[in-house]
Amino acid sequence: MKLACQDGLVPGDSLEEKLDRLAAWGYEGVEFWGSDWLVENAETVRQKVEKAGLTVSTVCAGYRGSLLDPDPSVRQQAQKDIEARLRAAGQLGAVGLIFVPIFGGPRLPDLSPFRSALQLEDELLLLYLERLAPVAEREHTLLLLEPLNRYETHYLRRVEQAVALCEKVQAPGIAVMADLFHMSIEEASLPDAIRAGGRWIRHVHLADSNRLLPGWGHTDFRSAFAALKEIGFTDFMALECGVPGDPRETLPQAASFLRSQMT
Ligand code: LER
Ligand code: MN
Repeated sequence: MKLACQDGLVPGDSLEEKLDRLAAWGYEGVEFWGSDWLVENAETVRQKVEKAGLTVSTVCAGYRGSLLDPDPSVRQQAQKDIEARLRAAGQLGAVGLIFVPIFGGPRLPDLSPFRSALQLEDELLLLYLERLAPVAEREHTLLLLEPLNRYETHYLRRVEQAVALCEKVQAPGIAVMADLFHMSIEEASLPDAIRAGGRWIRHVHLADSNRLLPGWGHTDFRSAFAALKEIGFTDFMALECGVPGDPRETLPQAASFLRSQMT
């Protein structure tokens, strides 16, 4: 289990300064937002990350459009952007690209009794996942399905639902990421959900129950980490949370706190 942090949480006037700080504060990886800038500068960014002694853990979303929109041009935009970010993730040596199927409510129509909006979403998403998984595999990276909590999406909300999608696609380019904040809202038990996710889980987002830094809320990280150990998880866990206080003090503190919960 390796610790990473989203680049946007780290103070610094340059990318080099941010990366040097992360390394000095006890982090092994960095997660980048999937901006156009990152896509266009993947090779340079990789060199800077390596120079700091870090690894790019993941690329987080950043694509425009939506694969589950009724407008074909909106779907095409999403497919094109996701493919470009998968290429960038491969160039960066990242484990994968984090992908949320849809934010908010459904955009497809309810065609009951033929198909409900949810059934249409399931079928359409499966079709796109079958197209995107081989792209991820070709780029030596993963498309990481991220379930969100009920206030952010109506669709993919629990780890077992993401696993079910992966099992249907059955391709090496697809996997699941587990965000402990969303899970603390949607799952009955963090360790049980992690055990059910098993080998499909290839990335983790870390935030406490209040979406602040781990250690600032009441999430039981120790039992979640014990379950991650049980499933043989060796990938990155990246901070995605609010940073209270002075990050120059609280980000190193969070790394120490998290390591204390791993033993
Ligand atoms: C959104 O709440 C989230 O957790 C992100 O990782 C999705 O881009
Ligand atoms: Mn997340």
